[in-house]
Amino acid sequence: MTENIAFLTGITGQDGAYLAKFLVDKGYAVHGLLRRSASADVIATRLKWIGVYDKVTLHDGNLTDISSLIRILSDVRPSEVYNLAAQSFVKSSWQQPLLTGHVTGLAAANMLEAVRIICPEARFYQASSSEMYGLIQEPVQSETTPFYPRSPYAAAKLYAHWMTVNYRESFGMHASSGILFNHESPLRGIEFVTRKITAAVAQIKLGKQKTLSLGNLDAKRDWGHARDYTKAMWLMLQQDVPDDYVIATGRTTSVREFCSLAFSHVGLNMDDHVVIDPKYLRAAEVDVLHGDASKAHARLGWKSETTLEQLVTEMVEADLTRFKLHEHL
Ligand code: NDP
Ligand code: GDR
Repeated sequence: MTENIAFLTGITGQDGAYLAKFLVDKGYAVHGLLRRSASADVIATRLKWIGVYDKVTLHDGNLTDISSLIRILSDVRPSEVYNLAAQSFVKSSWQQPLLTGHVTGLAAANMLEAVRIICPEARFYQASSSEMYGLIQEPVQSETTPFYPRSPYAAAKLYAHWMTVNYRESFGMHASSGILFNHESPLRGIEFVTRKITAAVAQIKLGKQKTLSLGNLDAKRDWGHARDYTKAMWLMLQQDVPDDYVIATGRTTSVREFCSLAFSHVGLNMDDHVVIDPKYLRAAEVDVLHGDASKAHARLGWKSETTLEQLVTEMVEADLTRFKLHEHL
């Protein structure tokens, strides 16, 4: 039997950790791209947290350096490639528009080119985003909804998305793009609003912090769990025919509501702690996202399995445990 070999860029991020765990549990040999950091002590913290650090092989390289990708693919010879690496924080993309364009946009073409040259038979997944809908053109967004990016991040993702479609159509590559709506977990980066809220709720509950500063509380997102969404990535690559899929829960919730749920979970009232700081507002906002994942339900048999209430509970509890132990992630 031939061994399933997966190569993940972005393996040290939230989705990389959940996908690596999922694939290791399925018996894959899992390889990942690791960019060099001066903070070697925090490298792969998420892979350690989820329990697969010693079960994956990490390779030194960078998505912006195609020579490193070519070298690694030549060594690893993967059957599946998941391109998850990106400058993924939307707000930073206004501060670093060119870097975001390079990493989140152009470097996806590096990965596609490296796969086309070294292992064109490998199946390819591109991490596309609901941010591409931006200034929404339809109240509920599906694969046929027109895109209208509202940030340098979204514009870069749109380029990567269309390059994936183009490589599928031009070279017959098994290249699929998952248009994933926001998905969160205890491994979410601390700067994203959900984790910022659950970390603050835990700190406030433990008496280590008094207030939480936020931006636009009226923004609405379709929030799911990263564990469910990374499974959808794998399902896309198991199909005979590559395609693009929206992955979403179908429920949209405001930042205010998310916040209220998190504070209520520990018996606190958000109105006693939340302050608005304009520095967290964006140059252009995506007011509301609400996904329709019917195609994924019908063709992949995929469904979001975690409710928002379960997600909030899991995240708050994980942060309470962490901060009681004085851990930082
Ligand atoms: P994270 O920000 O948690 O992870 C990003 C990953 O990219 C990290 O492993 C990071 O490495 C890596 N990376 C960044 N720049 C480079 C580079 N130049 N070379 C190599 N690696 C690099 O993102 P998520 O896990 O949340 O998201 C995964 C992907 O899915 C991203 O592309 C994101 O844009 C996209 N996405 C995410 C959604 C979400 O709600 N989470 C929704 C839709 C799309 P390091 O650890 O060294 O920083
Ligand atoms: P988003 O996630 O931009 O949707 O991108 P984020 O959690 O950063 O923002 C969600 C919404 O919350 C509002 N908001 C705040 N956001 C942050 N970060 N901090 C705050 O204090 C705050 N207050 C209010 C924002 O204005 C926004 O409307 C995420 C990333 O994972 C992308 O990589 C991914 O593509 C999309 O989700 C889908």
